[in-house]
Amino acid sequence: TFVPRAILVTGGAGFIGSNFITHFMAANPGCRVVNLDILTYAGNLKNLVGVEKSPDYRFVRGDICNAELVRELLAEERIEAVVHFAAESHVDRSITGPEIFVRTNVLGTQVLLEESRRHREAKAVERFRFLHVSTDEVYGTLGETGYFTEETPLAPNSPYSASKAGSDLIVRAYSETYGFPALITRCSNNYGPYQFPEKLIPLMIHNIVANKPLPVYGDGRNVRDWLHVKDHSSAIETVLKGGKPGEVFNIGGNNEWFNIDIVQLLCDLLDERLGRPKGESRGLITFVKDRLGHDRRYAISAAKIKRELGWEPSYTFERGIAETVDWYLANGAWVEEVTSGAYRDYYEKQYGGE
Ligand code: NAD
Ligand code: TDX
Repeated sequence: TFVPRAILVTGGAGFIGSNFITHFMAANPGCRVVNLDILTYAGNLKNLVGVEKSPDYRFVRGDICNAELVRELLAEERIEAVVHFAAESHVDRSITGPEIFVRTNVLGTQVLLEESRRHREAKAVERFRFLHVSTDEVYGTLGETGYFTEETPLAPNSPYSASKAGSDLIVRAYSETYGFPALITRCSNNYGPYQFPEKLIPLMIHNIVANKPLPVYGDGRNVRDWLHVKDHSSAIETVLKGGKPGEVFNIGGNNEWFNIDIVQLLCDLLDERLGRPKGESRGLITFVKDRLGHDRRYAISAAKIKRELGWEPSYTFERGIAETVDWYLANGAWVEEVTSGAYRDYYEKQYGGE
């Protein structure tokens, strides 16, 4: 197995990146972790309480598109692995403003790859790996049956997923052309603590608590396959250490839900927690105009990572969602902080002011 002595994590102040750093540092004491993040609306250093004081941890505020900065960090910290999360990640934002998605997700990935390739070829370190964190959305949409496997052709439908597919293909090209040791993971929808409340689960929790309408797109019968962020983190660690460079690994937990069922479940859990009469919060559900190009169903086959690397999720959805609801209830100050200012402007544009 590959056990790096120093890793560069990009986007480590975001939802999954910060969960990954917390998980990875606990499991790999002594490994240096450098977090490069520009701190967009989605990045928040408060997601990293608990690791920020460790002597093994360093935060650098900067842009993955800045080749010089990336070059310096790789050399100075003798980086042996890059774990690349940094991205624009929200589909609705990509529909109203696609340009930044291409810049960050496609160009940013290429800059990281190029600097990493030079770093490795200069023999600055003895060993090197690049893990690119991607998404099942690159495969497009499914009908009522079937699963995405690693062989499913890429057919992205939103500017977000197209930019992620573009980045996956550049990673592939670096592997094929330069023999560059890159791995790609494609995970299903994540949920858990520190997820920005523009995404379905935290948005609904936030609105239920605030007694605001719950905007369900279209008929609410789109299907997503949900995985706890801690399980995603453990899967990434497993692939980084044991995956064969050049390969793709799907990550998922066999946990498909209709959106409307998730929203109703959250309503019922919160009625209980908030002492509301049973069924009250469901009254907030409001069907709104569908998302443009809305993918109907995602479902991932994670057979390969289980078979080849022995990884399996540890959370049941029942436990994960209950813990997540409790986390948001206990962390109102975090939610308040990330939803003030720029987020309010976004929310009004997306759902109309009220
Ligand atoms: P997020 O939006 O919460 O976090 C993204 C982070 O990247 C933020 O901290 C942001 O500041 C940083 N960033 C953005 N542009 C940057 C730049 N130019 N330079 C440096 N940092 C920059 O996203 P997330 O939900 O944590 O997703 C992380 C990764 O995982 C993304 O690549 C996403 O495509 C992928 N992914 C997400 C999910 C999901 O359900 N959220 C599922 C599968 C894959
Ligand atoms: O207000 C809403 N109402 C609603 O019905 C929102 C925000 C979402 N939805 C629906 C759209 C989707 O069918 O819920 C589903 C989930 O939506 P998102 O949370 O926006 O996630 P999704 O579009 O599925 O993409 C996510 O999973 C894959 C992440 O945002 C991506 O970064 C990841 O790659």
